[in-house]
Amino acid sequence: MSEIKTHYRNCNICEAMCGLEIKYQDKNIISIKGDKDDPFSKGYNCPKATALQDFYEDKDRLKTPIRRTKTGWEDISWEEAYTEIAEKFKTIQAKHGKNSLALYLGNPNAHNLGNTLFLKPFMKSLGTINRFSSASADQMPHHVASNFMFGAGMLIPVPDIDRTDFMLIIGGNPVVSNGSMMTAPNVIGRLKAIQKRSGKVVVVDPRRTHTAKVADQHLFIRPEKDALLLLALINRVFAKNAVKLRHLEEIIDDIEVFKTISEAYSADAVAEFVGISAQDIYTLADEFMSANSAVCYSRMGASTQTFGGLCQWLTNVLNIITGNFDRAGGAMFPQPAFDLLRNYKKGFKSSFGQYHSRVRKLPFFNGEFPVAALAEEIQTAGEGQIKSLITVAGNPVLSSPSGHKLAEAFQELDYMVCVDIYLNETTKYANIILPATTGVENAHYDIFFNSFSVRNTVKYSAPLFEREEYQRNDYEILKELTIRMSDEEVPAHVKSLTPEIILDVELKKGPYGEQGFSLQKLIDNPHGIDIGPLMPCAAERIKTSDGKINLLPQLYVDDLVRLNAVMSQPARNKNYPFDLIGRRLVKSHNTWTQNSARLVKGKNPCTLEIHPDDAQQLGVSNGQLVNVSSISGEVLINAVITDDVQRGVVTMPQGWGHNQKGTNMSIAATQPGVSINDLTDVNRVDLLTGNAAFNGTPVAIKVAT
Ligand SMILES: Nc1nc2c(c(=O)[nH]1)N[C@H]1C(S)=C(S)[C@@H](COP(=O)(O)OP(=O)(O)OC[C@H]3O[C@@H](n4cnc5c(=O)[nH]c(N)nc54)[C@H](O)[C@@H]3O)O[C@H]1N2
Ligand SMILES: Nc1nc2c(c(=O)[nH]1)N[C@H]1C(S)=C(S)[C@@H](COP(=O)(O)OP(=O)(O)OC[C@H]3O[C@@H](n4cnc5c(=O)[nH]c(N)nc54)[C@H](O)[C@@H]3O)O[C@H]1N2
Ligand code: SF4
Ligand SMILES: [Mo]
Repeated sequence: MSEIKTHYRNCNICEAMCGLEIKYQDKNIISIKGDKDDPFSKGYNCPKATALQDFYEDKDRLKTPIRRTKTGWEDISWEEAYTEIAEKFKTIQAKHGKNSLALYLGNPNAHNLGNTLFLKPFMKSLGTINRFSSASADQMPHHVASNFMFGAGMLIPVPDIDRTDFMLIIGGNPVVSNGSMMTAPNVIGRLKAIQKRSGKVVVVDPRRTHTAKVADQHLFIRPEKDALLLLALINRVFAKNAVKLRHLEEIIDDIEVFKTISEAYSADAVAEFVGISAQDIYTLADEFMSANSAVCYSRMGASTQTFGGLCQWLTNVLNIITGNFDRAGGAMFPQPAFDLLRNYKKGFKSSFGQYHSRVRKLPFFNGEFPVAALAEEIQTAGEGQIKSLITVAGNPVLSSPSGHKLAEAFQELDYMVCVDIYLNETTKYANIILPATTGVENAHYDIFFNSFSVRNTVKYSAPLFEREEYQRNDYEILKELTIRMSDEEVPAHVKSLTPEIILDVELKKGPYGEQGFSLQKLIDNPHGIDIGPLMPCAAERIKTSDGKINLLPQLYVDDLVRLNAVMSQPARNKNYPFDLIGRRLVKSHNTWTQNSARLVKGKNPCTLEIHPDDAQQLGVSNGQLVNVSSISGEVLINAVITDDVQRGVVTMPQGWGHNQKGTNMSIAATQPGVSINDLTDVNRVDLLTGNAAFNGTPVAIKVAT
């Protein structure tokens, strides 16, 4: 046995980028703990970090390519796999056109250095516009708002949580999720620090979440009414003549038009629909306006809903007009060391609406179509129909709206390939699965999450264990497929690129390059380097052609008509009288971490939360099996009666449903749960952005017989 060694790296499961200290001996992990010397996370980690060991050791994890045959899966060599894939895709494209091949990218791509860098040339080599990703089941409304207001979809304002005096959280549960579009390890500590410095935290959510319990105030809201609430807050700012633009005065027009727009949405006018009293709305607005600094942060609950676009626009507007934008304690732009916007000129043309999806005419943006359109694009015959598909690190059968129907669509494809680590609910439909390495076997640097971080920091993690000779990293797979799918010969220097080579160049050319930032500097500082708090930088970072913030993009103003209709609709759907919303669990990440025994042990967490009054009315007792149905499907699930949810609202976790035949996640199968996306409806989208509208799915509930 050799000596016990220590390795430092960032956890790459969620967005928080926690620094870890891993003790190991030979190729065995001995312990995983938070790294106290990481300047950003300072020793914090959540229970999922230790599961990195389980993913590494997982006997069910695929390590070499497999091919589906009539009698089952067979092992094949990498060469055989690549040759067949290129041949099949090219033949199908030659017959049905380039766009007959589709691509779906899942969430772990954003947490993987190699994928972030090698997907771009890969996508180009496929030559198809039919690209989809989990972003349109998640944060697309944030990007669309940034695109239209600040000129670049990746320019995301993040809450300066460490300096704010008042934090309004709408539709986010960062104490459990550890933050999203807000990289902030130890959110709970950072929220408590706001309270310690006599600040205030307010949560607006249809559920009394863990975050709501930590907050100073929780306001229950009716699902999908956040845009009305935000307009009422904005209305109050104008009514009180409290608009403050501070240093942004010269780069903001249209303020008076906004005043006129918001007039129709006083707290008194919207309270009934929002479910929060007019008085509470006034108080919230007044406290927000009078705080030394304040920030409104709205996330999944205000994004994956039918008005996700409006919510993210209005969140920005509220921060801007109260003088809380690009200023300490407000919403600020990070300045990452690896700057995705480095080569973007002011006024560059975005791809929003460059195309519309063939069947439902949903908008193309950021190089992709909304995932809600994927099934119909496969199943609707005609010019441009999707005939083959490659997924990379995604499980849309469990993660996308009406996922069970997407599974039916996959069976109609001529050919399907998955780059994944498991034989799961999606990959079981593939003809070939190409397994990548994962977690501790990969080098890591968070390109995306440094772009959404509450502090500017940098850290590079070398692989803890080099991959075995028979394995391949994601980026190696993507590179090889790029070479084989490209119409033109890929130049030798491109063939020899590694993530490290690109990272080094970007660090040197980036904003801190002159301060000596390079890959070597990061290697020399294995705990990471703190650059400092976010700095005002809007004037330099904004990419609109005139350098101004656009407060009033026309498509948002037009979308208010759709919102207004809500105020004349009946509150409840007659056949499906409950509003279903999702919830995240501390010990799971989306659909894929459930094959870790330590994360899924214990009581079945996949339950339906229902309010005591509703349960009583339906004759449902605690723990009882109930049937939940929607226009899209039905599931059987045990009820948990709790007044943590609002009357008329029910919640169930997202990411479950490992109860299918033909998969091989043996530990997940012991705690399968059911999939919320057998209930969500592919036809419920935010029409402005095309984002999936999971929240507020109308469902009916009855005792299972
Ligand atoms: N109803 C409802 N649906 C939701 C949500 C919700 O709140 N409610 N949340 C949405 C959100 S925010 C998201 S981000 C999406 C996620 O949607 P997806 O990204 O489609 O789902 P994941 O569970 O992240 O799937 C990850 C896949 O990648 C594989 N994988 C894991 N690590 C690696 C790796 O290193 N390399 C490769 N090649 N593969 C890997 C896993 O085996 C799994 O198949 O789900 C969305 N769906
Ligand atoms: N433990 C854990 N952490 C995770 C993940 C995980 O699966 N597990 N997933 C990661 C991913 S991919 C993401 S994108 C982030 C998401 O991070 P968050 O957005 O913080 O996570 P959610 O728990 O989805 O929070 C959404 C909140 O919105 C509420 N909500 C639902 N509908 C509405 C509505 O109409 N209005 C309002 N105001 N609220 C509503 C829900 O009750 C919920 O509390 O979490 C990440 N972190
Ligand atoms: S909070 Fe996220 S990054 Fe931090 S340890 Fe947990 S899963 Fe990893
Ligand atoms: Mo996500």
